Amino acid sequence: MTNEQYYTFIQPYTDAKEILLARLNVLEHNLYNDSAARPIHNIQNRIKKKKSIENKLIKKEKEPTMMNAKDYLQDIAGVRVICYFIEDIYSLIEALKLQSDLIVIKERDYIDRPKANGYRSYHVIVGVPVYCMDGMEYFPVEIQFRTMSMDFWASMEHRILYKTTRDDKAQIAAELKEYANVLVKIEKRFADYTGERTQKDPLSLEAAEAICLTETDHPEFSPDLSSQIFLKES
Ligand code: 0O2
Repeated sequence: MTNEQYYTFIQPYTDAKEILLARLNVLEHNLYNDSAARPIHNIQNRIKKKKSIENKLIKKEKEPTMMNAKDYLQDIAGVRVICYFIEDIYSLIEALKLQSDLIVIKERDYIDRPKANGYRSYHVIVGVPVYCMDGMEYFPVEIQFRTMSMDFWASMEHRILYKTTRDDKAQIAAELKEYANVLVKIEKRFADYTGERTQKDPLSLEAAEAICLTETDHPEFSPDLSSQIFLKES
């Protein structure tokens, strides 16, 4: 794939991503009546770089060609939506699905069912209609919906562990999984403060702390992490 071919190839994916960003911005303003309750903290977006496209195709044992990129990759355009609360994520997804010109290609709810390593996020690949002179075509955009704490954990795990090889990987993975559990509890507590509900029967802080302490395998980290974080923020 030459540079020129790459830039031509990604153009409609860029267009699809921009259309989706505009839709998300509109929802951000209109999802709730209360303007103080805006659901989105921030949005990141990217188009996969040429080298990453080629590497991903090679990993999938495909020739690194544009045709294969189109056929086998659905994350060339990516949008990450960072929300305040889990409820905001589900409301946004529901609202997006009501937009009848978008098609849902694939959906993975790693919030309801986190990955074994503790990763949480809601992934949905939508087909966005892009119109040009000779007609319309759907282009996929991968959206990852996360809360701030999910994004914090995933970004750090991506940097420290995801796709890395290191001798202490098992040890670090166990620690990160534990931190993921702590973040779930902190997130639920924050939701309680504002009356948001991430589950029907949220834990009390005392109960959450007790669980954090009994679940930990790493006593050097255990002393009351959740209250340390609360103190920093106050
Ligand atoms: P990168 O480096 O972020 O681009 P796919 O791998 O997309 O062909 P799959 O397995 O259905 O297909 O994808 P999934 O599970 O929906 O994951 C897609 C993306 O989510 C990943 O892209 C990561 O960005 C993120 N992700 C998934 N699992 C994890 C995880 O355990 N930790 C972290 N930090 N991120 C994760 P890529 O292309 O794998 O990686």
